[in-house]
Amino acid sequence: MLTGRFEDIIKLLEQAERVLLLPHLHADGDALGSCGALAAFLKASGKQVTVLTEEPVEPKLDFLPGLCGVEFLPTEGTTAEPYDLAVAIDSSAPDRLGARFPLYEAATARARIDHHAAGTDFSPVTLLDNEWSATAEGIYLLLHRMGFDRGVDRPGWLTAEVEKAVAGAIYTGLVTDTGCFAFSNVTAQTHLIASRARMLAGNMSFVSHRVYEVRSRAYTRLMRTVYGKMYYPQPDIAVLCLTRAEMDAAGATDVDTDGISNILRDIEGVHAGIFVKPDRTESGVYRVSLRSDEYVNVALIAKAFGGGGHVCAAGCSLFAADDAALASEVARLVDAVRAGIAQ
Ligand SMILES: [Mn+2]
Repeated sequence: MLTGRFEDIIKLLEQAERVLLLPHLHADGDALGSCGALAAFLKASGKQVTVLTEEPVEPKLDFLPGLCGVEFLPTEGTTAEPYDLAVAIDSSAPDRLGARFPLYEAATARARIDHHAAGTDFSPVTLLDNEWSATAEGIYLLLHRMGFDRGVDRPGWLTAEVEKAVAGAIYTGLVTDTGCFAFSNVTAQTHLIASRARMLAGNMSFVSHRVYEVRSRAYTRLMRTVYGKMYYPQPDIAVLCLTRAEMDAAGATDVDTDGISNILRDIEGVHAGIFVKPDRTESGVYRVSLRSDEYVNVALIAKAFGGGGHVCAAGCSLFAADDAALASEVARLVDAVRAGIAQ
């Protein structure tokens, strides 16, 4: 369901001269693609646009700046002069903006464009639809209203080259958030927009290759441990707990553990995967990633453990002083998942 009105965001974008776009921290292809598309369009229309990220762009997305002709600048969260307008992109809560939240708050006007159903209403102007497969889907609908992909009716300043750049960034967002158009969030509208983007952008097969197929050496080394160590506390539940030492031995960082929880869930006969890894900095804190099929709502389980998320993909934290305490916390989580599957 759509929350907010396109007209309100368009008015803010038209009034602003200096625009700041903020993707969520650990920005993925949807957050960055949405920012890139909006930035390329606004820049062509004569605005000054800055995209500030929390961290440097991860290697698998390093093609995006070239694709859309937009720089993504990592920031420490300081600026000399407030922006006319700051837009939070694909961000469901203030903490998703990390150290850049003060920059967002300092802007004269603020908006948010998103597709997360559960979130905090932190912006005076919001454009959100939880039926968009990706925020990039909403960006297409927004820009279409502003003259994008209108054929001969497009504004004079909007060249075919800019349209190609915008379309490529939108396509990247769609590919990222839909698992290459495989997830249940894909609608007929998603395919229509992807088709339009593909028409304007040309061959985009390298995007799914870079985002989904290419794996880091560290990830590949880590897989030896993953497959060797995962276990089934119940026939339909798969669990993996990684230690910091195991991650270090593979040279793996948090980015390299992406997708591991899906590996667990995707095993034949498994209804839920539980992936536990130590927090990057805090000792005694463990990050849990839960994945499930349609048999169990892991959002409810994560919530009971102080976390949250979607029905089939959720997360929470566990707190344990030593290995024995962690084992009993994981057993408690397995019991909760077991009870969830039984329902
Ligand atoms: Mn998204």
